[in-house]
Amino acid sequence: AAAKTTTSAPKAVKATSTVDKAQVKAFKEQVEKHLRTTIGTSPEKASKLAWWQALVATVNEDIFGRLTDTQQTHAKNDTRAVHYLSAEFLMGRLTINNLTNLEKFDVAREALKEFGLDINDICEEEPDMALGNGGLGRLAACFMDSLATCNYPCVGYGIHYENGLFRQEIRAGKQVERPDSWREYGCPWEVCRPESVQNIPLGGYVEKQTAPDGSQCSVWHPSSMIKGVPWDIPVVGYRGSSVAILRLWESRSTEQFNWDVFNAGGYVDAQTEKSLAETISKVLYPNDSTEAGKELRLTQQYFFCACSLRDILRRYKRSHHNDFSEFASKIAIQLNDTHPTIAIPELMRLLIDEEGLSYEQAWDITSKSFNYTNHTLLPEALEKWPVYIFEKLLPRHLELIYEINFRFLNGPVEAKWPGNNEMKSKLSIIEEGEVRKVRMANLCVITSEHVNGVAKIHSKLVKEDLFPDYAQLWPNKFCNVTNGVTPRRWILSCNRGLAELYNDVAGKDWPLDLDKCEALKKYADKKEYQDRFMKIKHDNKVALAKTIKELCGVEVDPNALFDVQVKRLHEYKRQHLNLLYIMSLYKSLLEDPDQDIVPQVFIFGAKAAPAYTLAKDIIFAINAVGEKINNDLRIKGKLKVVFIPNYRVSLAEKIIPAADISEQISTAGYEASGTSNMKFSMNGALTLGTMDGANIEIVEQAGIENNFIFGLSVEEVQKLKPRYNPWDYYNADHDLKAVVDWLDSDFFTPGQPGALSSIKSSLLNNGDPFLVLADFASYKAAHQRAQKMFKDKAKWAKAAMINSATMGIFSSDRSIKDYATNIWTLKSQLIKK
Ligand code: GFP
Ligand code: GFP
Repeated sequence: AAAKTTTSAPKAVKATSTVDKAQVKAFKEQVEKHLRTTIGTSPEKASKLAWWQALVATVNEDIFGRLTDTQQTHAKNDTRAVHYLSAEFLMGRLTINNLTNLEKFDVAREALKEFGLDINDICEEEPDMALGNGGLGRLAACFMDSLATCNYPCVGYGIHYENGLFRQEIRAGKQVERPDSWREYGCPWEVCRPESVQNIPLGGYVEKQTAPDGSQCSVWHPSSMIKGVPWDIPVVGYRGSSVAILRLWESRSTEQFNWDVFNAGGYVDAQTEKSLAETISKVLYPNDSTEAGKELRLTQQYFFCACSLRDILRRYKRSHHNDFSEFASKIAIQLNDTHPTIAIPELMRLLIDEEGLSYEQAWDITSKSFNYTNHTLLPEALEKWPVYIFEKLLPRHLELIYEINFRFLNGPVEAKWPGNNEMKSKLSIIEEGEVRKVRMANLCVITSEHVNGVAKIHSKLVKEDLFPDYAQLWPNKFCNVTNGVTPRRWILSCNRGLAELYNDVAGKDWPLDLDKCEALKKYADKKEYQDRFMKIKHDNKVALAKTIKELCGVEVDPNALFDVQVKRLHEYKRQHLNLLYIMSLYKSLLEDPDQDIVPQVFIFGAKAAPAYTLAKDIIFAINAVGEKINNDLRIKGKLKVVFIPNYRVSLAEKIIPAADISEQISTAGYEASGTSNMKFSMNGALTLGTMDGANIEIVEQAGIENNFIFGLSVEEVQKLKPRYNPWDYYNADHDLKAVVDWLDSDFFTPGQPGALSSIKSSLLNNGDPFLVLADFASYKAAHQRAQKMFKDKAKWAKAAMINSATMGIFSSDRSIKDYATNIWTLKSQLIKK
């Protein structure tokens, strides 16, 4: 509905944007040229895929010039650069984002319209680049966008997985994993760089030799070599500022490849030498399934780190030759979690064995170059690799790890705690036991200049609970950088209605300075702005309802409250708490179908690690309960439950702008930060969540009264945990008991009694490790508060607007500037054309 415009305030009505006709014409000609000369077809015959490819070729014309300018500027200035090592980059689709960052989206849309094409429809042809599992990988992608936008010299390094995270299908309510072949027909964004191929040694043995001066040295005789082929993905900064490089390594065989190294693992039985080498970059490992393919996973980590370090050294030596004195002042290396830890002994090895530096010189450089970000406190995610695997694959690296450890224990540890062997075994990189293991996180902490957590509360726990003794040794090593997300993708590209509203109230620079969005706050009480804000939300809900109909076959009403939980499936994230609440709501509706409740749609999206049975059972339970509820005429459509299959970045872009409520319900102390919580708030959803991770900082900004906070705090969880008995809660709460018992019946799974029992059993017999039952009552009460507020349209609109307007600090530009200033000491560079 169009509202009246006042003279003092900017327009609350939708502005019609004008697009330059000449630009549209030129763009159209370029697309047609590429369709004919790059793709080899014609407008009459082209498939949607061909149109998309021609569109990408057109966009690339803009990108490569800027890439060269960026690289030349950085090379010329020769200032410090950051090298972001990450086993995961969850880039998603690039077309709309790149067009947006080049400020060409409107032009492209109009140009395609003249061919009778809808740009969104054409861009659906692009497969998601799903080279990651979840938050950690998506964070790396947001960081690349911010590094490019803020003009910091940088390179992202990772693995060119042939198959990204599996494609999830839901069959009879259950998750089925299918391979994700994201580049089956080629990826038009990437460029192969054969001139920068690396050869990486592996396996074999170490020989001790005596040098002419009598000193001992080690010579590694590897048993095989793997070829690393780099693929570059340009990352376009906003307004085309700079174009950064994401360099991903693909493994190939060299003639020397010795397949015995891998055969023992039994991953691939009778395959050729070639396919064995290629196995290394074949698949992304879904985390949590820790036992699977240990050897191969460590090989993957080593492979991409070794390739990346050689690439870094090559670039450094181009300007500094064999003088390594400036290495640490030019090179910062960020370890995104422990996956790239092996880069530490690899840099030591390269400097000592190949460049001829002394151990002391190499350590001085290494310990000034590396920094480590911790993303989780969960013990199963803190990597430990058996020593025997190192002996087999990386014998020289193991030797260096022992040396680092020896010097650490007999140096700083002995000095601080003389004669204290208990402390030594606690802090040692090596864990003794039946199977001796290398603790990768310890190696990171010992080596790195800075160790950071990803939200205030998490960083505090990293320092005080995870590494308290290291913190005593080096209190200043530990710091915090709260995560952030890029507003270019997570508002500007995915929520055009909201972006226009911000253009009107905050000017057009808000995507570069998200604090500017605070301008909306002063209109949060004004009806015309509330109406416009909620109309944008409604339009997004209509669009999502259409997607849900297509993907799930379920009809949902855009006027209902959209309550969303999308994230990896894990017990600590507590999708099953959400499920228990839905069951309780359904039960109460069956008891009183006429009660006056707000119609609600519960929306889920989640992948479960293939080996994580309980997580898969929870997916099945959500689908089974949904099936029953969605088809129960007695409740008159007041409640719907949908599980959208194959959750990924491109779906998140459709789901998040349409959410009313953002479910962030992890057990306090377990979610390091969360990043979807930020995206939801930016797009005007209210958080229903625990005081965990970045939720705490979100409500600090947006106000606790504008969100629905529930449950035990971190301190309360820590206090309760040792004496927690889920049966107490089960026995004391009739409603909770009824829904938990319901899981044991065949009500939701006709003919299959017990099909959902594993969930009940985890909650009672297995001790409910994530305190679901303890938080149930408080969770239910939070939902009741949310329902009540949703009935008051003005109050809700105001709260939603305040949430959206106050998320400035969660721009990943702020995170990257924090890293640049406090950790990397990097300077932003003006790119010369
Ligand atoms: C990289 C590639 C080169 C390419 C430039 C420009 O350079 O092949 O020409 O990027 O995009 F390797 P360096 O990694 O050598 O800096
Ligand atoms: C992990 C943590 C999250 C955190 C991200 C990014 O996510 O709390 O927000 O890393 O720091 F669990 P996942 O990769 O486990 O999804």
